[in-house]
Amino acid sequence: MGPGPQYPHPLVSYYVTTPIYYVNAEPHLGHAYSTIAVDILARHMRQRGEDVFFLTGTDEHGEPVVLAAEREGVTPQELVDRNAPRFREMGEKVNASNDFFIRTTDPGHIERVQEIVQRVHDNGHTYEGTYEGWYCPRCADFKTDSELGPGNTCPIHEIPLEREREDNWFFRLSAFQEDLERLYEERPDFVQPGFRRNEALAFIRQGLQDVSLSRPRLRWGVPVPWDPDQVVYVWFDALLNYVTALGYARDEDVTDRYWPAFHVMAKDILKFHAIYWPAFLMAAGMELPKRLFVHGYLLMGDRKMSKSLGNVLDPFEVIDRFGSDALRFYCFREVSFGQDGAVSAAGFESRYETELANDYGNLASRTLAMVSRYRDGTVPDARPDSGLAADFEGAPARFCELLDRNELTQALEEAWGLVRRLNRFVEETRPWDLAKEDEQASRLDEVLYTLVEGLRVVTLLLYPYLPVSAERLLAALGADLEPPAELGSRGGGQSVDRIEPLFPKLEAQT
Ligand code: ME8
Repeated sequence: MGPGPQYPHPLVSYYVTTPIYYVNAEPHLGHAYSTIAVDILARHMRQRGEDVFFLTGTDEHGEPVVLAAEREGVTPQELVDRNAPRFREMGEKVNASNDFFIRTTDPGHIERVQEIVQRVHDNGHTYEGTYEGWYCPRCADFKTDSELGPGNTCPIHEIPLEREREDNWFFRLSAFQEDLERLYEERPDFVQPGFRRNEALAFIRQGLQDVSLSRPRLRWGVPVPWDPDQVVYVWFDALLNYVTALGYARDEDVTDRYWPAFHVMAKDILKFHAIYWPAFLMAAGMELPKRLFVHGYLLMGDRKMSKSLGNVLDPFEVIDRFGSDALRFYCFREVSFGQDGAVSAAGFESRYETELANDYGNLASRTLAMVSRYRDGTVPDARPDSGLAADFEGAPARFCELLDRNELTQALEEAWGLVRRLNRFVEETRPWDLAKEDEQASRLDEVLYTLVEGLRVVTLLLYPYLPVSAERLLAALGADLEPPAELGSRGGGQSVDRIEPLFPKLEAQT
């Protein structure tokens, strides 16, 4: 055996993706939600030492872009160059730690889409035909009769659909019916949660029809290599981003290191990810994704929040006022990840005040203040309180298991239970009374050590949700960011710093 690489890659890699967002709309909280979810997972896995690659980006081809550009009197390229940075900025605003931002107009993407589509063609999975049916330009989707809303409308966008007839290339999706059924049987966790898996499987069992692989007349897209009068249907172009990015995001091709991916998206695009995508990868002879997680919609009132329905809560405004951590926390605390759920300004403010400012922020401030006042800013070297230690035991492992199953809301609840437990501990032990009696000095050492250590342990868990605050607090506790750890795994002796409130009270804000 020759010498191995100097820095061998860890055996486990964790490649996680968001959908790539359409650039013809403004970024809104719904997009931020998926990006934050993936960021939480990516940060947590990095914290555990995994080799993570987190991808997000923009979907820039297709008819809606051409139509929007025409309306605004600019070229499609000008439109996408103007709008893509807004999505990049949204990611930065929510503090996303993505390793790459893909744009489907990148030459590196276009080249690789052509290679893979050519392979599918060479493997005999395409044919020329005439498509006749209903087309929703906003979904960029050809609807089957069973998918139509009343009066031949799009059930998602609630607009009347046009009947299209065009000659294009087809992908033999129907030929993959049995392979897909087998995939779903052999890998029951391929799509999570289970009820989404059942939906996808029911769609497959209903019988699959072939789908368009290309569109004529449209100049804005990736030219079909063997028929340049056509462009690749925007959904195949878009789905392929998950593979193409790994080919050119780094100086070297990192596909072998990271593929297959774990994809996160909302239920609106389940069909494309759970059916078209694995079939297309099979047709190209490529390894299938590890898993898909399909989350629900954030609702304002009772409808899905979206640009076209005009009831958008601006994540940028919330972040300017309260910081990105507060938004990240709220989204996963308020709505059970996987389900639909309503968000509101009132709900946000109430959780900010009671949970972030009081439960957590206040606990941190009090703990730092007491160590500073009673022990001159040095964490006593003591043993943890046995009652509290018993309540903390096993929590970090349970938290990690929940995140392994993508239970973002339950994992957060597990951590929040510890925050509440620490607050009760303060009320039960009353360190301010212990400080008045000299004979209680060693009990006070124990209590203060336990509080600092409990705060450190819970902050390590909360880090992926509240990265800015967690890093500030860990620094103030003289602690490092490290993998989730059990209570008592660090001794005392460090100096702590007092800090400004992590989450200033609402009335204290201007
Ligand atoms: O569908 N609640 O792009 P898109 C939760 N370009 N998530 C929401 C949401 C809401 N109210 N609104 C949007 C596309 N999302 C394609 C994807 S991928 C190869 C191509 C999130 O801009 C959610 O992740 O319409 C949803 O699936 C995605 O944005 C749709 O983004």
